[in-house]
This record gives sequence, structure tokens and C-alpha cells, in this order.
Amino acid sequence: MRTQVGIVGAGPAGLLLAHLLQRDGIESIILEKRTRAYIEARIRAGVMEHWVAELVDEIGMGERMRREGLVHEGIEISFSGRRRRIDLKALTGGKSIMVYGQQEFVKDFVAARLAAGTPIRFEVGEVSVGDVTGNHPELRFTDGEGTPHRITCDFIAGCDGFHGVCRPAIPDLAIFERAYPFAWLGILAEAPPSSDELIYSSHDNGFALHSMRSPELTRLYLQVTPDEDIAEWPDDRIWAELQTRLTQDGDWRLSEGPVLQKGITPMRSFVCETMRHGRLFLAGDAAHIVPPTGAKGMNLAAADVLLLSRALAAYYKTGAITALDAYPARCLARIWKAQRFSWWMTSMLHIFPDQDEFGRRIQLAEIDFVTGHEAGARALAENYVGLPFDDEAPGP
Ligand code: FAS
Ligand code: PHB
Repeated sequence: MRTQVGIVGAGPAGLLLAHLLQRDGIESIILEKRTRAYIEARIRAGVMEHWVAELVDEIGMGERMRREGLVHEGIEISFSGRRRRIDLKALTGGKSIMVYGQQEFVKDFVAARLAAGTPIRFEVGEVSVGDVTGNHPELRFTDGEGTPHRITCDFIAGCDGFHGVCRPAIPDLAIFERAYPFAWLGILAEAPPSSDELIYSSHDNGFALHSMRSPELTRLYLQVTPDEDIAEWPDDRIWAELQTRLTQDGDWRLSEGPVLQKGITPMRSFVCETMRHGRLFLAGDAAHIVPPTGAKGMNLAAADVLLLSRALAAYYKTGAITALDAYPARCLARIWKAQRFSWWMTSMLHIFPDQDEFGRRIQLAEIDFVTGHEAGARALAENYVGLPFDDEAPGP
């Protein structure tokens, strides 16, 4: 087989990239190791930055998102027995966030890609990346019957997530990482959201988050230890702890309901600054991981592939390689700002095992400043809705 851009991974990065490339007349093939049903059922991110929702509209993919997604103009932060609202819209000149589950985004884009004729090979095995230093790198894989195949490409996009095979195919990686001394236990509950907006809560017992997926589905998270055993958390224990941590101001109760899904997500910050090797380009979680406190994961993946699609379009249109050469630096300028914001939100709102009383009071004072003073609130709001792209980012 032959294609212009071989894409490994049918997550948000790979699917959005294929869509953007096709708009510029660039063909691609997507290799995905899981089944279509699996990737469309995987519960992950929930919050889209303002520009991502606008991009989805602009590329003609916004119909169901606008019908079923929830536009939020603010978030709330609960601490020291009170709850304060951050008015995202007022603080950012009219921007908001779109609450639309990642799995819905994936469903929409898989359907659109298949309808447009982009080959998505599901349930592939043994994917490997050939020599990418030449002009026609190869992707090798086996299909569902174990038959080996090769795809000759002009470029390969490694959109295969944190545990993929593309990053390891790059020599001499420059990696930066930090592990956090806690994880998130997340549940999806068949219960109407108890508030119209997201509530981030910092309680002496630990962090909790109230989010949602629809008027019928609530998405909730609890800070737990990094090696927590989900078997130790029956539904009634989860609800009791969520009630304690989220109902700090006393007169508010969380609506409960059947727990449809539960899981534990580790918390880490990770950046691989080597986002390119020859004609292999990494995008999304293949290159970086953020703690989900800042709701940046999926949004960073979208930013990477927007920049990559523009660079590839310039190459195919004029043969120019300037934007391809500048790709890592331009992505990393945004990635590190999202890493800082995610680290800051995580450090401000979670209880650390080695934290003393002084440290807790500093945290509460910071939350008080951020929620009670415009300068602090604006800094949070601008990052939360998505920073403007840094057009003068460093790069060749
Ligand atoms: P993805 O990991 O989504 O997609 C990679 C794809 O590549 C997958 O479909 C995988 O099956 C495939 N793949 C991997 N190896 C392959 C191989 N060898 N061959 C072929 N295909 C291969 N972000 C938030 O903002 N908020 C959240 O609440 C949140 N919760 C999360 C919970 C979990 C459990 C995880 C793991 C992540 C969460 N994230 C969250 C982050 C998440 O949303 C990512 O940022 C987002 O999925 C990134 O998209 P991709 O880069 O496309 O990677
Ligand atoms: C979610 O709805 O899954 C969600 C929202 C905000 C976050 C993390 C996760 O910071």
C-alpha cells in the first residue's frame, strides 16, 4: 500500500489530523490497534477549549457537538466551606468551554473519516515504523487475520498515545517528567448534574471534581493514592466521600445514581521534546501527558495536529519545509504553558502526603486570591479557555 501520511492511532489526534489533511487534499491511512467499538466507548476527556470547539465548527463537524454539547461560561471552585465562581466569559472577552465527551468527538470523527473514504484499519497488530530518515518511510503491521502488510508513506504521524510504538522508534529522546503522589478515581453516574457548571473542590480530605456529560450523566473524580485498589471503593464509599468533599458550603447535596463506569487514572506530567525524527512526527499523548486538572490533554493533541496539518499542507503545496522544521518548537511553546497550568492547578487543589499546615494555608490563600481577585481569576480563565497560539514561537 502507499499513502502520503501514515497515521498511527485513531484517538482525537489521529482522527482530527486525517480530517484536516483531507481538507487540504492530502491522503492518509489510519492504523488503530483497538476495535471501533472500544475506542468509541472509552471514557476520557470532557472539556474542549474555546478555539477547539470553533475549529470543529469550521471544519463542518460541529452539528452534534452544538446539539448535545454543553457550553459553559464559568467554573466554580470550592474551598474552606465556600464556593466561588470564575466567570470565564467576562474574564476572557467572551470565551467559554465546550463540555462534550472525548468519546463523542471520536464517534463523530470516525464516522466522518469512513464516510469520506479515509481508510481506518482497526484491530491491527505488530505495528512498526521503518527507517524514517529517508524520503519514503514504511509502516508495517498485521491485519485481524495476522497477514503482514506494508504502507509506503511520505510522512508518518505518531498519534498512538503514551503507550504507543512511535515515540520509542525515535533515538536519543529528550524526556522531562514528574509523577504526582496521587491519582484520580473517576466515575460516570446515571444522575443529573447537581450544578450547571464544573466544581473543582479542595478539601482537607483531598481533591474532588464535579463534571458532566449530559443532563442525565454526571462525571465525578476523587483524589486517591497512586496505588489505590478500585476494589476498595464500592459505590457507597465513593458517594460518601464525594458528598464530603464537594458539599463544603453545607446547603448543597450531590445527586446520586447508578455508577455506569469507574476507573483510576494515574497523574503525571511528561514531555518528550523530540517530537520529530526525519519524516516521523509525534502528536498528542505520544509526545506529552498532563495531569487532567487543567483539562488540557485532548486540547493539546488538537493543537499539535493543527500545526502539523498546516506544515504538511505547506510542504505539499510549495515544497517548503520551514513549517515542518519549526513544528517541534511551535508545539513545545504551547505544551510547556499547558504543562505549567496543569501542574499549577494540580498543586493548588490537591492535598500532598508530605504537606504541612503551613503548606495547606498557603494553598488556601492562593485559592482565595485566584477566586477573589480579578488578576488571579483572569490568569486562570485565560489558560482554562485556551491561550491564543503563539505565532512568534521559537523555531527555524
Ligand atoms: P489517545 O491515547 O487518545 O489515542 C491513541 C490511540 O492510538 C488509541 O486509540 C490507541 O488504541 C492507539 N494505539 C496505541 N498504540 C498503538 C499501536 N501500536 N498501533 C496502533 N494504534 C495504537 N484529558 C483531559 O483533558 N481530561 C480528562 O479527564 C482525561 N482523562 C483521561 C483518562 C484516561 C484513563 C486517560 C488514559 C487519558 C485521559 N485524558 C484526559 C487525556 C486524554 O484525553 C488524552 O489527552 C487524549 O486522549 C489524547 O489524544 P491522543 O493523543 O489521540 O491519544
Ligand atoms: C471531565 O469532564 O472529564 C473533566 C473536566 C475537567 C477536568 C478533567 C476532566 O479538569
